[in-house]
Amino acid sequence: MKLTRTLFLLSALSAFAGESVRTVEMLADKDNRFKLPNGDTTLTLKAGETVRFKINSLFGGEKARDGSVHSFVVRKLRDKGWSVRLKEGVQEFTLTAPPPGTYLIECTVECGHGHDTMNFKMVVVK
Ligand SMILES: [Cu+2]
Repeated sequence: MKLTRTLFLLSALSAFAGESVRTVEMLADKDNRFKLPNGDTTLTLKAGETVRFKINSLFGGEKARDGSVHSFVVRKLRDKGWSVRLKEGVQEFTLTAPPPGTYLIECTVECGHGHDTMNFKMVVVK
């Protein structure tokens, strides 16, 4: 049992090492907008790819009771982990890109002026 588990972990690790995990850096800015470093207004992912998100969150005027200043939510993917509350500073998390389609990343925390339009288009390609 223990050996099986060790072997499983080893194969998982080597699979991880062989696969290049893309890091997507994003800013949840103090003007209550999501931004990509290169200024793109759409995040494009490949279906099924593993994506390491590295999000820097800045206080935009209001925060939730739990201290979150923003959140990173794709409503129709909530049950797949696409629902992360963001505290001030850099937060990293890993998600799997969903099937091809167009999605909307939304902030669900009342973060201040501009919150109602705090979203970002995500396109997933084959
Ligand atoms: Cu918000």
